[in-house]
Amino acid sequence: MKELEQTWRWYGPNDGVSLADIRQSGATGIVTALHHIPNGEIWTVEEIAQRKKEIEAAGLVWSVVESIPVHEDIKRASGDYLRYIENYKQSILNLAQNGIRIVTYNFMPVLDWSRTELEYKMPDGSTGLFFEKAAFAAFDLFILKRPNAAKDYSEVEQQKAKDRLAKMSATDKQKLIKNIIAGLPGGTTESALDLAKFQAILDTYKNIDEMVLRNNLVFFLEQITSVADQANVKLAIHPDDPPFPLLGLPRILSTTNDVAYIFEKVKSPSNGLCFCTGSFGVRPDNNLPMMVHKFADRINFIHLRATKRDKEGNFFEADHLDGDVNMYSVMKNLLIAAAKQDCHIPMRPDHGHKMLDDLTKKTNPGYSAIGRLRGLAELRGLALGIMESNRFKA
Ligand code: DNO
Repeated sequence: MKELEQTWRWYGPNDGVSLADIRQSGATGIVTALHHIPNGEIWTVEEIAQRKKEIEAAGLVWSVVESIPVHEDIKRASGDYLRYIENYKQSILNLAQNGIRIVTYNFMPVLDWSRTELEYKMPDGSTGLFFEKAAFAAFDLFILKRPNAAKDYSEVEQQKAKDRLAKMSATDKQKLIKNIIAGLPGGTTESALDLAKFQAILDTYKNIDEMVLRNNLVFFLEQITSVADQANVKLAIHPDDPPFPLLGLPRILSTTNDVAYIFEKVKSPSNGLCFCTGSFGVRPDNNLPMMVHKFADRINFIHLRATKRDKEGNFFEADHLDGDVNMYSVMKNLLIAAAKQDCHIPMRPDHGHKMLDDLTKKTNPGYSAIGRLRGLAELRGLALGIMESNRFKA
């Protein structure tokens, strides 16, 4: 078995968790992006080198890019998409020139991750992220008032959404809007959009169903993998979060079959996956240990976190070892995957609770210092235990 490389997501110089803080976490690799460069534009060799230097000055290495955002034109195959794809290729080449060889991205239209509550109180006093179905439906049906939204909800769901709305104050509604829109690509750095503008963006996907979006992803992959293969860069597509359609938008990376499809269509060695347990784990029909086994040679990056769902379809982000995911089996299979690939696949503790001093500190939703530190400590202990026990068996 091989250890996984321990990494930590850093949002750049404005992140409330500094490189010096990260150095104390035990992580050795940094996962970051050039967040100041507008979507679609080229990341130049110089800008990349500059950021790399800052990271190295703190005694860390830039291991993974998360993410080079995929411009909406590429997802829609419209407008300037061919130019944006050329730019994307150039950014990959420029990263390779700087020795950075893992690139994460996602292909979720409009919204990246989505939650209804960013400071959901846990019984122990810490807070975490929460997705409440009725609140989301209330937003969709009665606040955004998306045309034809009703056809996406059963009568019972619509009634629950109505009841939920009735319990919301004006401030609750504003907060809900903000929370849902915070998941837009670029996360919290995006400026506040009003609902009309948001609906206008949704409308640009009116004629794009799953099949069209899949074809657009395959086209994009065919283009960028040719460059990535040559430059020895590995790509890592992030799954849908949550792994089901929202707001009438197509979602194409939620299940085993979805993932298998892209590897079947684009066989290039650089075409790989970011295995995110928190995203895939929300669906009871996703068997995560089996998925790791099946895609072992395609997993280029790992996000580890756990969610807990209820019968209503709500889920919250639980402690890293305490969710619905069987983290022991997932970890074991990931260690086997790393051994098979003969490389230290990078993993990061994904999202943590806000706890202790985190509670009074401003950080990006999900990206607290101490909560993630707890996650990393638990996960590396788990990995070490598995490796040692297998060593004794061997
Ligand atoms: C959420 C993250 C995602 C992820 C992107 C990758 O916390 O895991 O925003 O970075 O989907 O492109």
